Amino acid sequence: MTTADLFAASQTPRRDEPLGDGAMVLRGFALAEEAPLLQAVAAIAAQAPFRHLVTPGGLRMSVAMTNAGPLGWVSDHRGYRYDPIDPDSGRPWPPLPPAFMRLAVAAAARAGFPGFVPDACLLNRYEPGSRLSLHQDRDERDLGLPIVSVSLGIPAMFRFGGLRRTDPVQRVPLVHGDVVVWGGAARLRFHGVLPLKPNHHEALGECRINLTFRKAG
Ligand code: MD6
Ligand code: FE
Repeated sequence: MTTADLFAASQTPRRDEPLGDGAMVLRGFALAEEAPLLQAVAAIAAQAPFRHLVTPGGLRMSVAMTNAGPLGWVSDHRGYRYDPIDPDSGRPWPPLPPAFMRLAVAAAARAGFPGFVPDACLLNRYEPGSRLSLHQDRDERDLGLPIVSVSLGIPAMFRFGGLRRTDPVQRVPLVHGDVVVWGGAARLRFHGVLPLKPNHHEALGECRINLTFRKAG
């Protein structure tokens, strides 16, 4: 390699960033499906509007949520669970759009989880100031299966800790189009999102939408 080649290589964005065993950021991976993803988010929100759920302890979450797919994640005074019915409408959640399915399956395969097929998509809507406190995802039946997480809209600072709540926490900036896949040894790592800073995105305005795909049932 010449010095010019090395310089060129150093300027080329690295598209896949390992985040430790079992976790990876695929930078910009969702951009190929940007238009159908945004259209599908709007269609889901029209059928099953974003709402602020209440934690089992009675606190209103600052992130607004809705779901698509056969199972949807819900929280209320009784606890956290997956439910096939939207409690606000009494109807099933909207189906998983083809663009969602294509993206989740392709991202999981690229990150080393071929054959992953989700049955649940949780849509999270953040506004400036919204945050998600450090937690583990453990409401799914098979904790051997990965989660695919898609970031759209304004940037966020993701917090990625270890297997114990008190372990050191990494900060990972996530922007529109980034996809994080985690499973295996990373599946029960604590994580959260810092309060969002005010910002503007040309397609989504002052908000961030995060899609998390799981096989819950
Ligand atoms: C978010 N994500 O990025 C929140 N959980 O808005 C999560 O809580 C999450 O990104 C499990 C796996 C991936 C995630
Ligand atoms: Fe989570």
